Amino acid sequence: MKILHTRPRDDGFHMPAEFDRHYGCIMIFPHRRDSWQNGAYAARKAFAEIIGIISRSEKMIVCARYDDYDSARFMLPESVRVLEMESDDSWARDVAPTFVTNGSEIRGIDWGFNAWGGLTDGLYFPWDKDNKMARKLCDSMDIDTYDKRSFILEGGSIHSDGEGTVMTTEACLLSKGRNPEMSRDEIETELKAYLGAEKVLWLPCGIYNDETNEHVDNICAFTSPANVVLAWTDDRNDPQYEMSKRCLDYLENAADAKGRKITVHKLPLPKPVTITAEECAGLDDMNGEPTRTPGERLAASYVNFYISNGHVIVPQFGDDNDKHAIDILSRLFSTRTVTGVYARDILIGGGNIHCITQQIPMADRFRTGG
Ligand code: KQY
Repeated sequence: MKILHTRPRDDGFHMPAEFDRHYGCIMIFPHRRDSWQNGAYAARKAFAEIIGIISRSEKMIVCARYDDYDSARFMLPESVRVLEMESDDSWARDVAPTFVTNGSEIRGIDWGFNAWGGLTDGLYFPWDKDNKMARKLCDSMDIDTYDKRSFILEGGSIHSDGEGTVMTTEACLLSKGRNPEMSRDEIETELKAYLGAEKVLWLPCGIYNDETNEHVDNICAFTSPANVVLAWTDDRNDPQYEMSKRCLDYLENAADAKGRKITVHKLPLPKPVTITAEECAGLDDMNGEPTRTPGERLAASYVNFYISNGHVIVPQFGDDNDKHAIDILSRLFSTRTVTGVYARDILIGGGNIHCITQQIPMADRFRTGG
């Protein structure tokens, strides 16, 4: 593996779209006792269900700590590659490399990771094991890696249409805990150079009470070029209404890198989901994560889905809108089977299915087995 100090766009690389056919997916076996209730017992079952579905149509790599290796190996299908690797938590989208492609070769980007805000408003300390994962994963796959640890960024804070447009939120990328010494223009310049993009769409905000400073992957996602789904509520008394409306207004007046108008498909939110006293009691206090309080609203959204080659896996919350979300996504992803997975046990950790998965794009060496 080479550690590169050039920039992907200058080398002819860009971030592909998630709806493109790809090679595989990376996940991390959950273990953190202040993220996942009851020692991650229920979370492991939910992760295993998701891994089972993804592994039907693409290669699956699951990282597990030394202590968890046997449990992961036992719970997961034989076709899944379990890789021993230390981690602080289990958010592969944010700590695995962002992959870029030139159409035949892939490379990883090793961003700096500071647990969503470092000492300003980060969610745990220390985070050094997570920060090393992107490079280790590239090493394990013999993929060359761009060193960009000087720039704080999580994969859940960016989406790409693969055709020159990248989407993010101001709330997250301009937050004080990321790159406070940089202006918005400077941040945009880095995104374009590293993601091979020509245009950055800056949505104002994300989902109410999202502890990532409102990652884009919970509020909006590309479903095909020039088409997005936007998390939506019609309840004007919900603080989310204004947030979703501001994003809608922005998107309806925006064009993508190719000058196309963006079609917004509203994806209804579940009714507000709050954590129970029993669930709070199941979370260990490790002097790490901020403690959750009973009744606290969790950032539930159906936008946080994963697109595998064969399926779109959508979180379900036991809400009347669960089926509605599946129906809308089935119309938008007509060549894939849209499958719901009950995901409350993942939501308690602070994210959902998109946050725990990172796609690996296709490369010639994977096609030929090299
Ligand atoms: O990408 C995410 N949504 C991860 C959130 C992590 C929260 C840690 N409790």
